[in-house]
Amino acid sequence: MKRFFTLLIGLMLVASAAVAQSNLEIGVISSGGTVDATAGNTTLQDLKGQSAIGELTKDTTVVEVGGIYGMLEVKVSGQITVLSPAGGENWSVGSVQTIKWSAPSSVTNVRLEYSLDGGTTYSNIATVSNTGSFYWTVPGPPTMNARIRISDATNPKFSGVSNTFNVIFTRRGGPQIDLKVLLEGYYDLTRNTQRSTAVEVELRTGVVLNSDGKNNKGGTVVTTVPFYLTEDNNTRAIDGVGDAVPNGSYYIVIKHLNHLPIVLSNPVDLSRTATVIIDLTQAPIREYQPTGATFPAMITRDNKKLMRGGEYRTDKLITGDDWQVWKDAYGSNAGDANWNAQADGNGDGSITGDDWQIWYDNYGTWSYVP
Ligand SMILES: [Ca+2]
Ligand SMILES: [Ca+2]
Repeated sequence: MKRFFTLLIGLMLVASAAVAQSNLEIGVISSGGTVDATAGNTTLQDLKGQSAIGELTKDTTVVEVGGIYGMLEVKVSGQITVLSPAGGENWSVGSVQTIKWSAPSSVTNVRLEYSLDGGTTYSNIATVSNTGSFYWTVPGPPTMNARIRISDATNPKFSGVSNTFNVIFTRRGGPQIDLKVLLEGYYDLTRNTQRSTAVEVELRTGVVLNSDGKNNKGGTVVTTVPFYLTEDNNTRAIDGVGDAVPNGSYYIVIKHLNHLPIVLSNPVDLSRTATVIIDLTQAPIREYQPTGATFPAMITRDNKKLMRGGEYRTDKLITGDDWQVWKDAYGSNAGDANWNAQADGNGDGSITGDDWQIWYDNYGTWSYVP
């Protein structure tokens, strides 16, 4: 003979509107009969393992625990919600921002975390009292895909996640450049995203570039500025070049750790107040290459232009020397004794055959930057 009873369930929901069953956690407030599964908190999944249980799709559901059926009343006792960032903000690297949240008063401490990859991975910020706010110094690298997660420190299944916001590099003064460039290996053709990385932008004067490639001159480097490329679909970086840079026309050279550098065919006028857009992801060709060059300065894949990779020993040539650098680091991961970041052609933290392939595809090419 089965008895019926009523369970009052205290339930917390994660902030997401679509609540997966595995995200629910049930704590029984009171009970009748002998329902030992209610001691302390137990996940629905655990409860399910001990007995037959109905799908928790509405406010009440029939459950059976220990051969006893009962009506499960679900009551939402609270949830953790990230109030700031709300999503879409531009927070500069190194700036101090206020993270705000709401959480039930039953939560004593909360754990704050941030993600720079849209929520795939999180890094710890701090575990603090549930006061509702925290001053956070924003770390880098810049990304268009940052999130904040806040969870109950003692029960991290209760958590809230912010919408995505932007972490941007603090702009320097002076002329502004909006740079859009793709790097072979770092750029994912399928997903149209690029691993976050930095390139160096050189401003040069006195450069001479002849159509036949003869008697070229590299000129003088006025300044070198790091530009951070973000992982968003636009893979662009926007930055100023510094107050010390006088207005004028400059040749632009773009360098990366393990890619062949490129130089623009014509100087760029940085006298204007408006941001100068340099888009090197597709035609028309803006990078320099002499008439009759045996290969284009940038490689093209799926109608996207990419800086050539495989430059593992920096000499503007892709040769056997670069292969040797790759070979010496082959099989290593970031942190290993023979790890060499320069040999990591796709920036994924491992030296593998993929990095060899990038070198192989560009073997015999060189840079036209004088
Ligand atoms: Ca080389
Ligand atoms: Ca790699």
